[in-house]
Amino acid sequence: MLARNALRTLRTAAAPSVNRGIATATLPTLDYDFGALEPFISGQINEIHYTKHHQTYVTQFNAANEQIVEAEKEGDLKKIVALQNLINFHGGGHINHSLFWKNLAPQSQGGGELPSPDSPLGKAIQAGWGGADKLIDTTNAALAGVQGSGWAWIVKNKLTGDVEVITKQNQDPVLGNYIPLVGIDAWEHAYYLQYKNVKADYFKAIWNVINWKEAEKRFAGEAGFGI
Ligand code: MN3
Repeated sequence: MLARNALRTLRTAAAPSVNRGIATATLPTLDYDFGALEPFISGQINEIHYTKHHQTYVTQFNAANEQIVEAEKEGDLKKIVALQNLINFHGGGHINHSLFWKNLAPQSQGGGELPSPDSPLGKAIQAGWGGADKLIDTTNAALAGVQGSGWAWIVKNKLTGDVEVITKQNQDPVLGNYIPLVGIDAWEHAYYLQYKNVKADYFKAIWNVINWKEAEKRFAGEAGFGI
């Protein structure tokens, strides 16, 4: 069910090109150069993260999707079920990274500027957390608590309108009643070349290039990929 939802989200949100009836994921265009987030995230990390890691999720999602279409033609239910893990993992990876690139910005483009206290997101953060500092501290604690590979997300609870912090393992995407506002990649590939084993420094540094303007749009339901 999760995989089907993820697939539907991709189809809806990515406006994918259609090839023989198959939804095709594509690597999104970056709004900044690889080196534009330095010194907080190195150009080398961004380049490898985007051209290798994200590209692999795109390629493998498309490959698994083609195999599912073939398996459906063959009526091979076991194969269809077996392929769901690949769809989930690589489709989730594509959704998560597409959101991630957009929720980062160089400081010259507003990266690190906290939401205005008068904005709907700013008000929700104030009401729920007493300010952005507590929200950021809580997110960093959640990131530190991710065992193995995963993500922490600042989300909007659709039912209550509250701003919450959740974690996800591996590449499980944010679905259901949550709208992802800001996602932070806690996989080693996101920081190791620069921060080595001191991931707490990466978690601290990344707030300098968080694109809160994008988060405000997502909070208002006006933008975003896969939400
Ligand atoms: Mn990653």
